[in-house]
Amino acid sequence: MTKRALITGITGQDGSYLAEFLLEKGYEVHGIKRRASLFNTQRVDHIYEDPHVDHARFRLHYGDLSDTSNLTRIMREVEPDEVYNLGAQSHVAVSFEAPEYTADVDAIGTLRLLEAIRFLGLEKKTRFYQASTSELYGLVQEIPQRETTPFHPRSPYAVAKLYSYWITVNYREAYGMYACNGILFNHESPRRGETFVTRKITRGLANIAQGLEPCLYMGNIDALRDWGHAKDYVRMQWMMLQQDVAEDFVIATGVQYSVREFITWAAEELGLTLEFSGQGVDEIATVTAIEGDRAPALKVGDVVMRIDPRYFRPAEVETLLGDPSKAKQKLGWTPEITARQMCAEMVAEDLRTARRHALLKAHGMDVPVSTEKG
Ligand code: NDP
Ligand code: GDR
Repeated sequence: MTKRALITGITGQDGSYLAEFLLEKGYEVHGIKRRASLFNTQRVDHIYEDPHVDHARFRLHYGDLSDTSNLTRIMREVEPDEVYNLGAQSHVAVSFEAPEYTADVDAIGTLRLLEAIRFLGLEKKTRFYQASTSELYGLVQEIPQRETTPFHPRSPYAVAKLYSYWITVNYREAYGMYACNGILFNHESPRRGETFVTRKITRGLANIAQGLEPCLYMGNIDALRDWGHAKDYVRMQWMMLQQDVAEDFVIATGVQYSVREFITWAAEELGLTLEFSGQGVDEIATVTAIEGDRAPALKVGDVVMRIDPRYFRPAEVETLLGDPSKAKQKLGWTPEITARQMCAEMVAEDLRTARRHALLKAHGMDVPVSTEKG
């Protein structure tokens, strides 16, 4: 029997990789996409199947995590074997600007899905994965963080995700549902949203190297993160739903780097050596050597990074480092792609785009400019 999966957040980074993964496994994949005034399916367009074709295994439904009746209707239509709740207002800084919306979607949205499963009597059939996060640890109580480390969320996003974590545990305990949390540490890829720090850096530096942007403006570059690759992490999301008993797992690499180190790597991928000087908001990064032809717009002495306090957060998560031992032991999982390899892949992809845009610009054509700086 073909298994049916329903993915919320299918148009996002993880949703797109997970959809590819499940299609390869032979699943019928249903996803919820939001109505938007511009196309928002770029990350899944390559796997789109014309619904008029017989046996199409990929289908998108309009919906929103803030809309109970819509979620219940989709759940009834699809009757999924597995639900992956990846949809969220997922930007931590934005959650300080839109805390109520973030709570509605990231916290109550999860409850709406769980209730839809229960209301339709699917609690013995449908397995549920909740996209929990290392942001739950926030002000860290233990290093490294594992499944038993106490939580101390530091943003409206993390507080909303805390509700979702516990309501998932609660529905497991109260109704015997197969429901589990993946507590995932930061994971990135060339498909990462442009306003998250890694992508902001790889895209920003590639644009600067090609003369499309003057300088990268950053927030707290001392922040430490445990970065993995999204492809490695979606594999785990699926594995968590294939066990005999539902359990929660930390997914991380167990290695941590600073944002400053990530900037250094991305610059190196462009043939640039940087020197950081100054303190606090006056810190800058200057080019001290250039190798190869990847940064034709730059010369030694150019400043490519400055600090802009606008990107500081009202409460910061300074350090995160995960202990994935349980996932390794029980699920046999180990990440295959290192943070450094991932950075190289992201820069290569962003450099390709920047070169294309630089060529258009050189021929007097318009290049897309985004006002989103994250
Ligand atoms: P993205 O921001 O790339 O994707 C979020 C998805 O949620 C998009 O498809 C977005 O739609 C959708 N979405 C947003 N608001 C709503 C809404 N109101 N109703 C329905 N869908 C909505 O996130 P990631 O793929 O990086 O992350 C996936 C999940 O994992 C998220 O829940 C995130 O919080 C969590 N997480 C992510 C980590 C990471 O490092 N990436 C780590 C730990 C947890 P649209 O495309 O239209 O914007
Ligand atoms: P995070 O990711 O908040 O950890 O949440 P993000 O990449 O936004 O920030 C990581 C760290 O970098 C610092 N930082 C900056 N961040 C951004 N976005 N822009 C900047 O200019 C900048 N300068 C420094 C941040 O302060 C932070 O310390 C991500 C999201 O995917 C969540 O949904 C997910 O739950 C967690 O990862 C795990």
